[in-house]
Amino acid sequence: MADYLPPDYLVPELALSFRLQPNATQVTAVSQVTRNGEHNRALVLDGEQQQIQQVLVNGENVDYLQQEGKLTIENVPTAFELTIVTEINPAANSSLEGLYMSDGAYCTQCEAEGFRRITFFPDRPDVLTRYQVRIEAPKAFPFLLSNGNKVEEGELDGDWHYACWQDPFPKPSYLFALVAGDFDLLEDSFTTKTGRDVKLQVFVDKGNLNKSHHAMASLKKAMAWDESRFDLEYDLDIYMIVAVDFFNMGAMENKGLNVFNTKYVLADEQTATDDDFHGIESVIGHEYFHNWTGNRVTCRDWFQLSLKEGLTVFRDQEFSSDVGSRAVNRIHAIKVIKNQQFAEDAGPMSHPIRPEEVIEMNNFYTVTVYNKGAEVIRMMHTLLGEAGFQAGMKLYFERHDGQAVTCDDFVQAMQDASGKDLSQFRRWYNQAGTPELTVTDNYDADAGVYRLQVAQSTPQRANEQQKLPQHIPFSVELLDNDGNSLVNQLLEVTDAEQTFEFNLNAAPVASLLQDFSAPVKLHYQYATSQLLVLMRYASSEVARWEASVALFSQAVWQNVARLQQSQSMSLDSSVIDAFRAVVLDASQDHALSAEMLKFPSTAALIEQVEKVDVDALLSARDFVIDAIADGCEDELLARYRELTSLDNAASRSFKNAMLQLLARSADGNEALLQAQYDSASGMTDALGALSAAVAGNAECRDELLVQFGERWQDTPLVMDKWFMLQASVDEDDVIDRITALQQHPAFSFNNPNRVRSLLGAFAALNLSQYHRADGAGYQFLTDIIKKLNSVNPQVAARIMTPLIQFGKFDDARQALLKGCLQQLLDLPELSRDVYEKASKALAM
Ligand code: B3K
Ligand code: ZN
Repeated sequence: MADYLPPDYLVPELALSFRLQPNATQVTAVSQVTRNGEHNRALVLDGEQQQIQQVLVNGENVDYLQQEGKLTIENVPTAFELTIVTEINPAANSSLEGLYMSDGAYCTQCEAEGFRRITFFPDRPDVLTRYQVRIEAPKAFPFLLSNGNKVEEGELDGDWHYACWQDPFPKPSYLFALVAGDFDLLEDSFTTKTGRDVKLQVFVDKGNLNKSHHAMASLKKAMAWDESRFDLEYDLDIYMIVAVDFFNMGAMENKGLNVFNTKYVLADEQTATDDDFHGIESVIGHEYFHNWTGNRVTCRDWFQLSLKEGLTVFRDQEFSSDVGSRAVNRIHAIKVIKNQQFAEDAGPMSHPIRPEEVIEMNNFYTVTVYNKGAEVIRMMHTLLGEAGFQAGMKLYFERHDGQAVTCDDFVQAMQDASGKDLSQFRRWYNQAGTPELTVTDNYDADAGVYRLQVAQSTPQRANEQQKLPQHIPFSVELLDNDGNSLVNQLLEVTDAEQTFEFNLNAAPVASLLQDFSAPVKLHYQYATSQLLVLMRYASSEVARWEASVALFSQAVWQNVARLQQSQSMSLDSSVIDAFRAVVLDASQDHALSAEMLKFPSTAALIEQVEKVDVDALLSARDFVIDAIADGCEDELLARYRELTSLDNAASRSFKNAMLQLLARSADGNEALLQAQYDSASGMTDALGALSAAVAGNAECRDELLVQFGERWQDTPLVMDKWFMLQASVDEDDVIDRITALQQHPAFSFNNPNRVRSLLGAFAALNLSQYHRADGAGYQFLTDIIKKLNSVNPQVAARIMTPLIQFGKFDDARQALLKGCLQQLLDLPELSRDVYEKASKALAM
């Protein structure tokens, strides 16, 4: 980042034309190039994986040098027309970056640096260009799409046709998109607040039209929400979404032409769960919100990625919270930070939300940049309040609409509009690692004063600059022992050590860091009795959930300690009583009760400690869940039966959380599992039964898996759920099962969704088999990465995360993991993506 220099040349206009053929697509790029500033440096363009056919400056052939992904032309005029004709091979492009083929359709993915696989260009986000695109293709591809508005179309010889598109908004190359294919099309329209009609189109694979309605409804909701909450209106006359089956991530916000993974578009009740419906609404919203936060105002360079991603995740979280349950959405966001981001920040890929150096940019689309980035935006929102924050947004757009800017520009707009000093706050952008907040308290009965002593520090690594105290919004509620709220206040922690005083008549119970008011680790010794008060009475629903997580976690760690001292495990009846109360609570939102009964995953528990004995942890967690399930079985059964008649997502979630427990109780409740599976009217309940059978190792498990696999063999997105369940079966032969399933007709090594479901899920979800002491789990994942390294490096690097986060495990496991990483480093033709992660891990 320190090496950033403005571009030497700008390209205000680009005319791109494509003659689409699977193995030999011809791309002609005609750029109007202007020199940026006074200099006589050469024109240097980015470009990879293309055959050059012609390079002309103002229509004349010129000498050029092509090496290591760059094309250099010396002695160019100050303003000129540059014509470059190249040939590319979309059919051979299994990395799914640049122009590639998905199930017979052409599509593109350019962010971050894929445009350079389409043509030679200054492929960096601070070069903003007006695009004109012409697409020629056989008529077997009836839809020829690109960004902006269609301005012309017509027939060509030999059963070919063409279409021309013009995007009036200058944009960086990463927002370019092209799609050509045959689709079913759902159309609708939206009238903006100023009365403009926008045509909305959702393109899906043939036969899937009936699964596209929820996506369309979500888009309209998102458009209306951005107007009402952020006063932001859409700016083109058309908004297109195309769903493709082969896609490296969730979706892409290309101007006017979003390309989506089918997983975030297609849904009906038979094939999609309530969570899938929610995920679609949130990703459709996310990509739509990028139109302002990302597209209209974009990033100066890729180090600023969080400028658009952190902010847009914050916006999509607010959207979901305004149209759904705020508490449940907050809980989901907190889980991502605690279970995944804390792990990333404690491991070899730790980086600030604005990284300062990268090897492969695609490796930085991380939970840190996205989700911690969103927490940083949320903290500003908390400090400034909604009005101050919205004033900041308004100023940000007034100043920077149409520009490529930095995270500093954003914070400056927030500061200037609100008058709040954010100078210390900016440290959140350049300090990696999770700050730790250690809180102690005491009550001075004589003075009637309660004191909270807060100390903060951020882990310091050898090669890092000194970590300074952060500006931390610290939201606190103080309750009396009967659960009455005495104080509810936002404190601002800015020093390494700080004390806050409250005048109270008695020692209170403290709910600290309410709603996770900052992405920090909180250390405070809660007594069980205090957690029981908070779980019942904290004003914040999120705080009640946090208390339930802490209560459960304490019980697990106590039993880990017992195991390590060869004592027998046990569970205090007050813990069982507390969860029984959750089961019986008739007034609480069912979705919140469900969250309280889902219990922290093994991965979440691992994040709570510095070093972990995996075997003891797995046993202790199982023990505690089984004890709660057994202890509450009668109540669980009764509540489960009551809820079966309720037809809403929150109740289904509660019911299915209870079914998971029922499947683990001593009785096993096989008949109940079977009955729910057989009578399920939609995917949520069918999958609820099946996953309870898998998690509880029920006798009916394998039979149900067979039935489910046969029923859905032709529906890829449902088969992904099946692959995922197969990969999480806790049996010693699971690696053989997964190996055999790679031959299943529904599996494809080239399809990222399939790879993530069957192979990624194993390491991420099946912790007992992945961490097998003999190392077979690690070696299995390593062999997969070796193969994926050449097929799709982005996906390879993404699913290798469990291999590099080894710091908490015992020496034997660490040695096995390091051996695996060394095997990867020894690969011939190692991709930059895998190299960066493996080498950083081994250097830890
Ligand atoms: N901006 C894209 C992600 C691109 C990832 C490139 N490896 C989707 C999103 O965040 O909206
Ligand atoms: Zn995004």
